[in-house]
Amino acid sequence: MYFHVLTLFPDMITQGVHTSILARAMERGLISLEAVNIRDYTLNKHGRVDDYPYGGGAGMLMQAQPIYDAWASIRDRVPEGTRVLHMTPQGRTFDQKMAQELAQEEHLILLCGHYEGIDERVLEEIVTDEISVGDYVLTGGELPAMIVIDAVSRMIPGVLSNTESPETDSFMNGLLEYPQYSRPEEWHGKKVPPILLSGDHAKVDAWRLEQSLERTRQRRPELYEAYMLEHPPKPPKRRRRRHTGSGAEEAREDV
Ligand code: 4GS
Repeated sequence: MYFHVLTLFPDMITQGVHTSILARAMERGLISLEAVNIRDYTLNKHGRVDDYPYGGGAGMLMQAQPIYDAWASIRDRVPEGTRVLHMTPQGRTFDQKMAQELAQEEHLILLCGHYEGIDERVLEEIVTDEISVGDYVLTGGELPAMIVIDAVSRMIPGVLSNTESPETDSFMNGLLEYPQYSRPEEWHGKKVPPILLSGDHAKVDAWRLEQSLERTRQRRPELYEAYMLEHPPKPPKRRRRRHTGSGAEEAREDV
């Protein structure tokens, strides 16, 4: 998968992604990252990429031209219709489902804003998706872009090893993760829940699901509601009735 990032701070992106699991994924050729410096595309002789907003108001705006030309420099090297994600608090809130969906793409272009914002006209021309990482204001879109790259990359087959499998992650099943324990068996007087030492995998699984459900109910009631709608508790088995009268009557009773 190819990530192309349009930014005024390319070093921030490349430094951030060149570590740990993502660095390994890049070495293996599973993901590839290109940070395009928007400033390289300004036609202004002083290298300016920002200007005052029409109508007044605080702060500066990123101008349309350098962003458009930076995007055009990528356009010819990616399939037509490649999605352009603008990182902005005005966007749809990023979640695990979006990460999985975006991991199906072969190329993604991420646009990072700075200052007070970006001239609306260039957004209208190139942006396909507006994405927010949460309801707070940052100084730039670089950290949000890195969040998207990280969450999408780990959904790509082979990026995580088997022991880092995403199947048991929080949210993969719509629930928060159960509590986990490693050695030693007792630490600061706290013992590992005995069921985890029992070797009974069915019991361990049942305990973990129960813990996940309880945590989700307490901490994220809206996720819990959604999960319960998707996984309605099985109704208690009704005793089989003896055959009386016509079959049609019997069938209707079961509706
Ligand atoms: C976010 C956010 C953000 C907004 C960029 C002010 C600079 C800044 N981007 N999710 N201008 N939250 N962007 O705060 O994505």
